[in-house]
Amino acid sequence: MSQSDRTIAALATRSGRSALAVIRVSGLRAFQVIRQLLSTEDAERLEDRRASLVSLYSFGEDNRRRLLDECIVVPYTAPETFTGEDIVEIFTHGGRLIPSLVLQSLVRAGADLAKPGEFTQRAFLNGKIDLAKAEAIDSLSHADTTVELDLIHHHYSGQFSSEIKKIRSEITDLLSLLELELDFAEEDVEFADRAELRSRLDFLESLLHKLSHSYQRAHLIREGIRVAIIGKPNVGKSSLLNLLLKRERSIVTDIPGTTRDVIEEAVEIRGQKYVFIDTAGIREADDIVEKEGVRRSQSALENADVIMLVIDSSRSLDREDWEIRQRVLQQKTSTQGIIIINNKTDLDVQAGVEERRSFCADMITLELSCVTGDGLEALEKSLTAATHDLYASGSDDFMVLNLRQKNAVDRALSAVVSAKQHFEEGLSQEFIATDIRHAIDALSELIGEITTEDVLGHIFSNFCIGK
Ligand SMILES: Nc1nc2c(ncn2[C@@H]2O[C@H](COP(=O)(O)OP(=O)(O)O)[C@@H](O)[C@H]2O)c(=O)[nH]1
Ligand SMILES: [Mg+2]
Repeated sequence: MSQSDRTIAALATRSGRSALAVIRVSGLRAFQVIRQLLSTEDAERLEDRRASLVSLYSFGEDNRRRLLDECIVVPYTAPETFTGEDIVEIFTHGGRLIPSLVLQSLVRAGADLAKPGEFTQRAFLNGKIDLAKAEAIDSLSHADTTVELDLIHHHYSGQFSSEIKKIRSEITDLLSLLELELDFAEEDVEFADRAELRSRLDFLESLLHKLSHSYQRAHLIREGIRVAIIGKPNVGKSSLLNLLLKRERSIVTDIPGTTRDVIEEAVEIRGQKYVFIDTAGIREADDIVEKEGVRRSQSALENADVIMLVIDSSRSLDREDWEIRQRVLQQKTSTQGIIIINNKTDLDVQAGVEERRSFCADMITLELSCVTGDGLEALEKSLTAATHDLYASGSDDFMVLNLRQKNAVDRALSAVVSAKQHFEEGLSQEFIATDIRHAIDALSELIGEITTEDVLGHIFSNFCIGK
């Protein structure tokens, strides 16, 4: 049986307690299969693209028909459907039992359980959607923030693919000119103006470079901006985490060293995802648990996009504060942002104002009270500003969505760079034309017009079942 001869069925919603569950069936025998679970009258009442309330009975179970559910069934006749095949959607009551009994009966009636991503894969193979849209469909259910949603919709709507096609057609124009010259090689004519050829290659290079770079921004949007909360014990790091999360996540006590492990939590602030990391401290430690905590804090510090260095405004700074500051500054990479949090401003400010001033010199410093919440808004604003700095590589929304796309862009980019080099070295059009063909192929792969089984298998197997 070829792949598309299989009629597939799967639960499209999460299994477990819920009001409703949706089961999808797709393939040549979709209508035949659902009819086996219906009475003759209900089967006859089904209408294309119309919801019918029907009684669903078990099928193939010791000749006994058990009422499974009263539910809604909607048939969709091919080819104007998501997969391009006949589809049936069944809206049953939720929970674990009913959907799984319905699925069992569908299988007994001739359906096969769908593999992960198989519905979307069929939609792609039947030309209903391109690869960028297929990947966007998968990403939609993983989206955490509105900023991420905007990025995914740029791909879902086809805008991304059409912009890639525009770039590809520019490159194809170049290729046509070069091929024309090759056809007339003996006459030694030049159809393409050399200066223009060069400037077009330059333009393509910078465009593809920008696109490749956009991966970093997409990654920050999707995975979140990592913010490490650093400072000596008892300054209020865990209190700060709880304040940002708006719930009691970390244990807060006045006993120094309460937080021994690194705690990571994601939260959305103004549409952007942040991952806050409450650290245990980065001082020398003796006991084995504390040592491991310190090691993890150290790695959180190294991998952070933003570091929040917390100090206690009610006490004078001491050697440990300065040591931590020193360590942070020493290790800071050029892209890491630092924000100093002068915490506990609800308490009386002790001596050492001058010292604090030199401690904070040239660094963004914010006043905060984790007890009253004063200063939280300014802190959130400041994080948003730091985020914009991290996004500095580009401000438009023309971004790749994932690493596969970035790799395809990189292949196109290196082909264009190689074309430029060959052009500068004065090599014949043939070499340049070959490079340009590679660039075109890489862009076709990017939007899935050229694919291999391997690539497709890899993409769709990462989807969840029922998609
Ligand atoms: N008055 C006051 N106390 C705070 C503030 N932030 C934290 N604390 C207290 O300081 C102590 C240590 O806080 P904690 O968050 O556990 O500090 P950590 O060791 O840096 O994680 C606790 O008793 C908190 O209640 C604040 O803004 N004002
Ligand atoms: Mg703590």
